Amino acid sequence: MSERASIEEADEADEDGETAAEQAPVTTGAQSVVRALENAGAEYVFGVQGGAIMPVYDALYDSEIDHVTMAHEQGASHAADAYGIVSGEPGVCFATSGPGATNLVTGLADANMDSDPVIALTGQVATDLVGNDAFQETDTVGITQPVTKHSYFAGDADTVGDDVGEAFALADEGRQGPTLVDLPKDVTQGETDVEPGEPKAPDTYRPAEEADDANVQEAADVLAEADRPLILSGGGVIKAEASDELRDFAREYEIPVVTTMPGIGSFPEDHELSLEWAGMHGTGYANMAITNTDCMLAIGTRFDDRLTGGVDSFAPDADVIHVDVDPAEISKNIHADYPLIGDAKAVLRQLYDAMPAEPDADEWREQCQTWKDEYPMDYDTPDDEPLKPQYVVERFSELADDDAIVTTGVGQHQMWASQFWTFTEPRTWVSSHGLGTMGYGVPSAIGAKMAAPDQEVVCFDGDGSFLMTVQELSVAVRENLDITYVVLNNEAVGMVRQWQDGFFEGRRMASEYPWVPEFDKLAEAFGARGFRLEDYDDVEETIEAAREYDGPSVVDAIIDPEENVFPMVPSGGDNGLFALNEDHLEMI
Ligand SMILES: Cc1ncc(C[n+]2csc(CCOP(=O)(O)OP(=O)(O)O)c2C)c(N)n1
Repeated sequence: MSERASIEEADEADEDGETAAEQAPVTTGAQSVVRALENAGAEYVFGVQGGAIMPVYDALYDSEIDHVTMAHEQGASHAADAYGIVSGEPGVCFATSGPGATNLVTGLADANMDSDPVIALTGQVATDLVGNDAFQETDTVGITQPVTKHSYFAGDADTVGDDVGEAFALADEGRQGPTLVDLPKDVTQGETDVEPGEPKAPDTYRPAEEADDANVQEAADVLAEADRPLILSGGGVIKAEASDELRDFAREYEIPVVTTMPGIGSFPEDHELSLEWAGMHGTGYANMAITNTDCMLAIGTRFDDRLTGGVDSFAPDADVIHVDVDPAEISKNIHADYPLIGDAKAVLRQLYDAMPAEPDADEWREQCQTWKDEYPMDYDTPDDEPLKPQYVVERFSELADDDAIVTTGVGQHQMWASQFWTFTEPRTWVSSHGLGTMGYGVPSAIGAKMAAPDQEVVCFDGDGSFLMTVQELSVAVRENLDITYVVLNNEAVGMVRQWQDGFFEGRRMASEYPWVPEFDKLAEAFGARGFRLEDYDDVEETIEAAREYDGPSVVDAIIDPEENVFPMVPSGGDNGLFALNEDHLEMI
């Protein structure tokens, strides 16, 4: 499958089933780096070669770890990020110094915002050249420190392996996130016989497991007494592998569940207790429930402003129980009346045991159901108008495997994908939330497919987002990855066009893209299979043909360029006052 496969096949296993390469002692810093990755269980590295990182690549030549050459380092960082989301283990990316490292920065910032586990290894000029403006020198640690959990400068061949092991463990433990190790060339080329130890986070990093029992009891008592209890499940639930505990808890105590966008998949959207996801383009019923709850159990969420709207109107009547592994999140955006610091899985188990009774909430559940009936996720499909994107997503969701993974770019298509696909499993929704990175779609589908080769992978992209990282299609072709890309093509950066129409008096400046290529033909040029979709009658057939093709395919879906995303809570607005259409928007 990858470039390493042929080398692996050539490796001869000894009697213990271990390769000669695995047993060879470390002789250089670069070998120690690769050994540390092996010790950590890394399967894949996504990267791009270059002068300062060459010694590490040379050491990788002898390793069982598969390298996936990407077309651009940004693609490597997004592929590693998606690999981390889907597998739960840190995704690894490599880049050379200077432009290689700076090209990774967007992906690291993205991973940092969404707490995705990623480790980046970057080449650096030799230590005696640092500060001299040497060829391809840039201050990678300085640039990446604000957008990583930690950035390391490795200064010694004897300790570089342990630096990498520590960075790997730190990316994985507690609140996950990206780490980086900058590797000067003299360090990776330097001699050493020091074998790195097992990956280990710094002793000073001690994320809490269980929350304080007395605090848990107090929170459970409040929740059990609530008339209008609500669970808000964030991405932290998925990261902590706590989806089963969440499901058990919600079902046992019959509490309705709203998710955040990163929390999509933590609770099955087809369950009667599910209100799907809340926020700017969340469902009307989720936003009504948030606005009216009197006790919110919020787990693994940082209360991002796209979720809360204006903080004063967010859950105004609620006692807030906030479970988070990172104490820095407590009362950062929304005041926590009952903070519970700990791992979501452990704390949900504690809460389950501590609940004195099920809340008496029959009326509240009925009310939630009424909101579902009142504000359904609707759209029109008139035959005489161009194809509606919502229909394409909804039909695909019906045709796809239950555990299919969906990745996206950023824009309207991302919102339609999250609104009209029915997610039932964790780690099946892969998107760029906090940073909102256009271009995330094409490479993230590659990382997702590498992490879950047996699961169907679908990427919904916008024409603008697709063009930002389209070159990674060459990687999907080279690796023969069975991914279905659907470009919801409105010949515009549609989300911007929607905001111009709604908030800038329709002054469409630099948002219409009638110059985009024919994406089906572009796909064929890359060696992928291309399809063009324009009519309702062809939707099912085209989707099935693309799914059946064994390799990457691209469906250029020509959609209504005037279609907008609703419901919508205007930025900083009140979640209880959402617009269901353009006319509504003018009224609020
Ligand atoms: C890298 C980057 N640049 C700019 C933006 C600002 N932006 C947000 S959504 C959007 C439109 C995206 O257009 P497209 O990918 O075609 O998707 P659509 O909204 O049309 O579905 C833009 C330009 C961004 N999010 N990311």
